[in-house]
Amino acid sequence: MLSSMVGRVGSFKKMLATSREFSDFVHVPIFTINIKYLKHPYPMYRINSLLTLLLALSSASASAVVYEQDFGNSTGTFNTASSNSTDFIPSTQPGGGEQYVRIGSGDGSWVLQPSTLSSGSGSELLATASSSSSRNKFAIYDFLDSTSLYQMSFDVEFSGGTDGSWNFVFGNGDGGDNDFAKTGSAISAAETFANIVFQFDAGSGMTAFSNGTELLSDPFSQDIEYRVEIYANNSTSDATYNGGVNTVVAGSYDLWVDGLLVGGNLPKSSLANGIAIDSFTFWGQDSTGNGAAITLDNITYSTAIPEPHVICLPVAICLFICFRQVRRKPSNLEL
Ligand SMILES: [Ca+2]
Ligand SMILES: [Ca+2]
Repeated sequence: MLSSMVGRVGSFKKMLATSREFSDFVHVPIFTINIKYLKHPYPMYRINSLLTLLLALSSASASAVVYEQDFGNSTGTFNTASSNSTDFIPSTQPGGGEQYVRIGSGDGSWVLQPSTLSSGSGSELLATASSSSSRNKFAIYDFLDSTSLYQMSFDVEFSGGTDGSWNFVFGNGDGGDNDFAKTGSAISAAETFANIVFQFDAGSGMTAFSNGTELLSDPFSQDIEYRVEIYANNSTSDATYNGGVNTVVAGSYDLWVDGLLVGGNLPKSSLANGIAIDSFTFWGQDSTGNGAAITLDNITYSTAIPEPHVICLPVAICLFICFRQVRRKPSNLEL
C-alpha cells in the first residue's frame, strides 16, 4: 500500500509539473514532499478526494492569466521572402495576443513540424535566421490583462550557426507605433524591457547578452535543449516569487535556465516604470547561409508573476494531513 501511495504522490507531483500553471516552479524546494511521513496506509478514495480538494483550491487561488503557445499539431512551412503571415502560427487562448511571422529579404524559413525536443509534444516551431540584417521575426503582442509583473518560459534549442544571432525581446509596443507589430522592425529601447541576444560563435559555442551586457554565466551552447524562465518586474516595488524564496527587484528581471538562476536582477532597458509587459518577439539575422537555427516549444507567458500561495496552500495542507496521520493509529484514519 505504501508503494501505491508513493506512486500517487509521484503522480500528483507529475501532474503539477505538467500543468502550465505550475510547471515553472518545479525547481522549487516546496514541491519536495518528504514521503517518509507517509508511513501509514491511507484509503485511496480519500487520497483521490484530497487531490480533488487540492486542485480545486489551486484553481480558485489562481490570479495570473497564463497563456500558452505550444504550436498545436499543424505542420507547414512559411518561407516567402519579404512577406509576413498572421495565421501561420496557431492561435492561443482568447486574449492571448496577436501573432505573426515574417521572412525578410535574406531568406530562411519558419517551419511547424512534429516535436523533436525531449520535452515537446505535438508540433514545434523551427526557424532559420536571415542571411542579412533583414530580420526573420516571430511576435506575439498585445495580450490582455497584462501588468508590470511578467513571467514567461519556453523550451529552446539553438543549432547550425557559426555567426549571426537570435534575439528575444519582451516589453510593450506603443499603440499605433508598435514595433512588435511592425514586420521586420527591431524594438525601440522605449518599448523594450529586455533584449536577450543569443550570438552564434564558431564551433558550437554561443555568447548571450542582456541589454548589451554579456551574461558571464555563459548559460547557452548549441545543440542543447534548455528550459528558459523569466521573472520580470517593471513595477516600482520589489517582488517575490517561489514562496518568497526569490526576490526580483524593481526594474529588473531574473533569468533561469534549467532551474538555475543564471542572471539575477538583470537591469531592464528603457520601458517606462509601471508599464505593463504585453508583448514578446524572437528574430534572427546575419547568419551565413541561413545556418543559425532556433527551435521553440511550450511557450507560456503570464500576466503577472503567479502568486506563491497558489502552490504553498495545497502543499501545506497536504503536509499537515500527513503529519497528522503519523500521530494517529491507522484504524483511526479520518480526513
Ligand atoms: Ca508543441
Ligand atoms: Ca502593447
